[in-house]
Amino acid sequence: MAAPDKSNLPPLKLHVPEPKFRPGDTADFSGLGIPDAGVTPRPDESAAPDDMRDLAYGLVRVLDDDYRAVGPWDPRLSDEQLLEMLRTMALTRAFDERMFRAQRQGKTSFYMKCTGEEATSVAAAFALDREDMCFPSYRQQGILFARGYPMIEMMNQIFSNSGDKLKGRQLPIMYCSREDGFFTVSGNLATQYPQAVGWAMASAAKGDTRIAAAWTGEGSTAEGDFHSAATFAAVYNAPVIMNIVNNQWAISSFSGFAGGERTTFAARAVGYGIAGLRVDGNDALAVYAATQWAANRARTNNGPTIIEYFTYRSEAHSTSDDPNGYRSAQEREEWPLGDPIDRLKRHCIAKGIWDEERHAEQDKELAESVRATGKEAEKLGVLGHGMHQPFRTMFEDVFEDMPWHLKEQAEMAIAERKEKFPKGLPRGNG
Ligand SMILES: Cc1ncc(C[n+]2csc(CCOP(=O)(O)OP(=O)(O)O)c2C)c(N)n1
Repeated sequence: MAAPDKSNLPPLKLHVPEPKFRPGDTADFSGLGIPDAGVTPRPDESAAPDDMRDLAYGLVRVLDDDYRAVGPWDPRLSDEQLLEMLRTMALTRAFDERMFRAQRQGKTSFYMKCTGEEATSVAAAFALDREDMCFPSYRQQGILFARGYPMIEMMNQIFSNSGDKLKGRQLPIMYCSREDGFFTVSGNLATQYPQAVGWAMASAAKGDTRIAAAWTGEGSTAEGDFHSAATFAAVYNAPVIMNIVNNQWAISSFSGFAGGERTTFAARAVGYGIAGLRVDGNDALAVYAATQWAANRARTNNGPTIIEYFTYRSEAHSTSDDPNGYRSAQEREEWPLGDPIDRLKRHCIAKGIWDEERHAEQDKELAESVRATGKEAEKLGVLGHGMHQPFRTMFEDVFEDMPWHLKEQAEMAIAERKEKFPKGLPRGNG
């Protein structure tokens, strides 16, 4: 048979995504199509995923342009809850500011801020039960503040000093706290997703009432782990909340490289038959309400939820990159959903329970308490000052009985160091 004539077809070609704005460009987000606050319906927590597909393409918003809480998703929090959430978000920002400066001063090797994304961890943590298990990425330090984890422990780890309970074996910001339901942060993107689903399945298998919640960036949803986790969650109706923090950028790659030009990240849920919500991630009340909805759903055996938090990474990815090299500096100013702390503050002011003076005073007080704790932590050492964990600890704590090859390696390494420092080892190098 003769081959069909294809001479009239154009040559095949690929589409390579390109961000809308590069350095020097005017950023214009008017095409985003942001729905008004209050207009998105709130389905019953037991709604079938098929009956609520629109929510994966919309945007749940509670705070309107006058900073009033409107519509069916208003979680109706008490004044105390609102002010506590505001304070916790402000504390997270104050901590980030100080630790960022500490990195610039050479006191730590690395730091990652969550500026502009505080609501996606703090408000979510407020809506979960204290016993629920969190599987965060590296940008959810807000959960630890919401759960009262001691700030000094975080600093000791950041400074890799002698008080670091992880003994310098983790990256500075990859915390873990079993007591606070905060699973060890992994540097390998998206591994926390299958772990969260597995944990949730185990909780159900044991007949427990605790649920799991996981966070990942939108870039990481391109990893296979995200998709196998979603399959298991859907198949077994696992009691889990799968948060996607869409902050628009994965280091220097814009969201289009993870599929963001084609559809929303919440729409990933539709293909799996999972409930999907797309939420204004800079609206703390919307974040709270969405988490509460998904938590109630999971806790009553109505299944998992994928929540996309639409937000913006206001600052660099980490202390290792400079966004001026790859995106328009105007993006931050033009971001149409504002800043989560500023919006919650204005809501509290509009309600008559807060004012600018008290807010400024609180910011000062928080900065001062972070500074004071920082000074305490620095007494135990900072990077490069020798007051770190003894050298030999790198060989310990993996095996109950150290195997011969590690013993041999440790002895060799210690002997080498003794040769290098014949007058005695520098402080801290045991
Ligand atoms: C499996 C894996 N691939 C690549 C990296 C390198 N890496 C670290 S952070 C990052 C970007 C992740 O972006 P996103 O998931 O959107 O989260 P965000 O940093 O924006 O919060 C990359 C590619 C990694 N740590 N692990």
